[in-house]
Amino acid sequence: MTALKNDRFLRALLKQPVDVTPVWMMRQAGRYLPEYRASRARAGDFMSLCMNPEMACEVTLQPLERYPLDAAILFSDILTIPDAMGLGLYFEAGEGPRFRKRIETAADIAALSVPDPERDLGYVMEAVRTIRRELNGHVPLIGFSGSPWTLATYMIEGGSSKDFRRSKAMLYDNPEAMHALLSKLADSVTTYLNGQILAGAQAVQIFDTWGGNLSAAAYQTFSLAYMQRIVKGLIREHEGRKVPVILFTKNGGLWLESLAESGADALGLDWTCDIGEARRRVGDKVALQGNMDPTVLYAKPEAIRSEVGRILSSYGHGSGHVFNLGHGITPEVDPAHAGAFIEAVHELSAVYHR
Ligand code: 1CP
Repeated sequence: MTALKNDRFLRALLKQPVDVTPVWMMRQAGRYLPEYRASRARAGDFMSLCMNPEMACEVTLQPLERYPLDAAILFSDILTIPDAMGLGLYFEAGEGPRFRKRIETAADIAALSVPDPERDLGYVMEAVRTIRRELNGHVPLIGFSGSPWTLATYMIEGGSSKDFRRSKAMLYDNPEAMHALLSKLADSVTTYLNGQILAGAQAVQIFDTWGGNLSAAAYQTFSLAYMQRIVKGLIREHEGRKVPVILFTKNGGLWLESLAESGADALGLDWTCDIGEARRRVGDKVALQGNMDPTVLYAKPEAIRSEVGRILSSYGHGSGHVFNLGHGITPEVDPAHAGAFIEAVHELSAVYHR
């Protein structure tokens, strides 16, 4: 395997010294880029793009051709696991994800089987191998999955939801069924991420997008416990290097102390907490990734720069910070503003690493 030319992302996740703060953007390949929209039009739709390893590779690399990003993230989706479990994922134009089948009963859950990465999700493994080959050591490649709780909400609701009505009802009416589903999903996520690591992913992130919607007690039992189980089951070293694990619970700022005990190397932060305070709360247990409000990118480059400066100064001196947005970049953002953001992180962070 080619040696990494730029490994500051992996180093920062392990709190090793870096020259400047590394940066990438959640959803960095996506609809704000005209070249992404062109590729998607050529593929026909979003799932065809994901299922074609050459095209998934092409869109993964698009943001890296524009910006000096410090990591690439596999172009795919968290909903590939439920799709491989037979739920029939599809995207209606202009709408969010939908499933043809919904999970309603304990019998539905018992009928689900854990997908085999190479057999049932081979297109993702092949995309990882293709991207690694094309990256040729330029920057590390991040693999990812949804958290069991986040995946469960889509499977039970049949798609996106505002109130998680069905999932919450199942959690409180039939906690045994919910645990059976989460347990199957934890096994699926573990084998899926290990498959990605063996195929070449150099760090992995678990997106717990809807964990912050749970009560404090339910979060521990129905989301964090399963992420902890996954972290324990992951391959932590590959190709002679540590494979860092990042947990991102959106709206999980109240629970950082317990997240820091999860065994993960780093925690993703949304923009609702102050990163300096978060650093004091987690101590030296984990690195932090985040946490600029993605809507700052609607403002002019000078304002973006000043917000980047504020976050860097709040984190303070030393390694252990991967700069990112607190959630995904939105389709309406001007690509030039994303460029100003990345440039500001590199320029303004050097003084914190001397
Ligand atoms: O082209 C399109 O119209 C599809 C838009 C799109 C894209 C670009 C979807 C549909 N998924 C993706 C790619 C994607 N999704 C990536 C890789 C690209 C990158 O980061 O550069 C990743 C990491 C995801 C992860 C993902 N998918 C999450 C977790 C992160 C988050 O944003 O919270 C979630 C919740 C999904 C589900 C999903 N897939 C797509 C959409 C629009 C959604 C969100 C639906 C909802 O809000 O419920």
